[in-house]
Amino acid sequence: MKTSIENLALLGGTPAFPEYLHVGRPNIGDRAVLMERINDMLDKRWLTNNGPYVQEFERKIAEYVDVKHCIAVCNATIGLEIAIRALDLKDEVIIPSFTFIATAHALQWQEITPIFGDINSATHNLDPKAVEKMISPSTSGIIGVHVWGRPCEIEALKEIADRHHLKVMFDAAHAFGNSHHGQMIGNFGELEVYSFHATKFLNSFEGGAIVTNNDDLAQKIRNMINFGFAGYDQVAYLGVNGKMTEICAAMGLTSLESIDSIIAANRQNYLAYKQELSGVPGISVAEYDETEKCNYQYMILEIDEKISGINRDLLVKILHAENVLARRYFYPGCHKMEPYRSLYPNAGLKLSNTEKLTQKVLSLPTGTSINEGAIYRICQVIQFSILNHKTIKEQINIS
Ligand code: T4K
Repeated sequence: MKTSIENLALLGGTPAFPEYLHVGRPNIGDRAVLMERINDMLDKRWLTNNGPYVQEFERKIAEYVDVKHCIAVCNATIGLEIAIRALDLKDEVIIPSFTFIATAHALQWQEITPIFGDINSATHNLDPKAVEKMISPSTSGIIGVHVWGRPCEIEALKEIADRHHLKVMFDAAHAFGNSHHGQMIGNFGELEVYSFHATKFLNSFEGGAIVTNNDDLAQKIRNMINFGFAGYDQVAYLGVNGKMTEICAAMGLTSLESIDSIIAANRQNYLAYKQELSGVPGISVAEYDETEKCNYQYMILEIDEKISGINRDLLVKILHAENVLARRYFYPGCHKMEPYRSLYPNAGLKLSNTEKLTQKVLSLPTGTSINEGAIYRICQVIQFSILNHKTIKEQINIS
């Protein structure tokens, strides 16, 4: 419990937690079941290349989100690259800068120019009005990102895309298990791409999936993830190796069996953080729509320095000293990272909401590895730091 300034670890006190509390700590399903699957996989000597666990995983993911086709891939970044190529996107594609760098890299890697559109400060997602302003004769598509799993303005993006004859797809890396107007994410745009990376609430160690209701597209993607093979000795497209392995599918299936308890833990954490932080000056919690299905996998705060008296970066320093490894997702924004910073040095001029948000956002630990007691102590450090911000700043010599 932090009761005096000297207790803060940043000022020489003992850290609130003896061991690091990480953002993105993996949720582990039933170990015994996972081990059984791994042993079975070894007994069968079928380790990859569309094996039985991958097929079962794809079937169960498709059932869960009620989509026609699911193609499991080795990670969402490769999934995005394959999806972009399968849709024949080229020249320029509009994306948010407020996303994980993989969204931009998946385009640039294929020499397609990511055009960064600004976000809506309230939703943290692409602002359709900003998207419209970025459309040029070279634009071929829009990739919306459901940041924190909160759905993009899907209908508005589609309306713009239809009017300009563009294709829309979604980076749904955060949004597995979430719904939009009652329909599961995974059913929108030409296709959507999930991530099942270890840090995602449902994980397959590394992994992802492309989901679509378009039969032809699904077949094309299925061939593309396997070097373009359309049958023995028959290559139909330029392809790559994007296959998910059996051990990843075994982990994915095991995680899927625990999905309800993982979501319940995330929701309980979200409600506990919200309660403990309500009324703390300058702190707001990014809200989830309780009328929709939601995985609650990111615990996001915005810090308004004018009210809190403390900026996000100082709060991060204080938390890190207490062994709470809060993260500044998605600081500083893709447009300020290489190669985009050098290629498009003026991109920030049209990204004022993005630039402001990247200074304010903080991601806190959640998931099954954390409990309410820890959440209470993390919130207590935040509250204590804000109430005592003047003294803390004096002690570390910042005004
Ligand atoms: N699109 C979006 C919108 C995304 O957010 C992502 C990935 C992608 C596309 C691409 O998906 P994948 O190709 O990865 O399937 C992490 C994840 O690596 C990344 O998957 C995720 N987004 C991103 C938001 O977070 P980093 O650079 O923050 O990773 P790192 O190594 O710093 O780890 C994050 C935290 O997780 C740390 O606190 C440590 C903890 N951790 C991590 C691993 C792997 C553990 O406690 N155990 C673990 O096994 O990117």
